[in-house]
Amino acid sequence: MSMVNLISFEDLSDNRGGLVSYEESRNIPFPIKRVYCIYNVGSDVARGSHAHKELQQVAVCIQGSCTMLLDNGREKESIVLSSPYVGVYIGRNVWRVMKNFSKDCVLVVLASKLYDESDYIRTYDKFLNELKVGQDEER
Ligand code: T46
Repeated sequence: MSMVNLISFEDLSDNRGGLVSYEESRNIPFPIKRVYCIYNVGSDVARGSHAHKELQQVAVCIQGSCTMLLDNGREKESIVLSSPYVGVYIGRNVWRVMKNFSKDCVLVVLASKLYDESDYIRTYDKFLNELKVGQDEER
């Protein structure tokens, strides 16, 4: 089974133009506390390279495209985001890297928590370590 959890959003467009809605409880699986946008990223730039302890997010490319690489410490998978009607859910303890941004890419991210630097795990070794601690605690 794929570790990539995609969410489809209904196309509400009509002859007046495009419309898509992201709504807590209806199609976003957590209370939305924050929305941020990533845009004007160079095609040779990689962003991300971190995981979160608690934060859950849904990322949607509302214009253009980019690649999202997800890594849960056991498997890695990448997905090309290129539609406002398909988002990727990113849960806790998942390492993510975003790259291959098209010139016109606008990546919208819906987040379950306010910005909190202490929730970030910014080194890969620490990420693997935290996963191991979590697994040991579950045993
Ligand atoms: C994530 C991926 C998908 C804030 O002050 N508030 C915010 O809401 C955000 C997102 C960032 N910042 C500050 C923190 C840094 O000083 O903006 C600066 C750049 O953030 P960062 O290097 O973390 O950006 P990305 O693109 O590497 O990662 C972002 C999110 O931070 C992260 O949570 O999952 O997008």
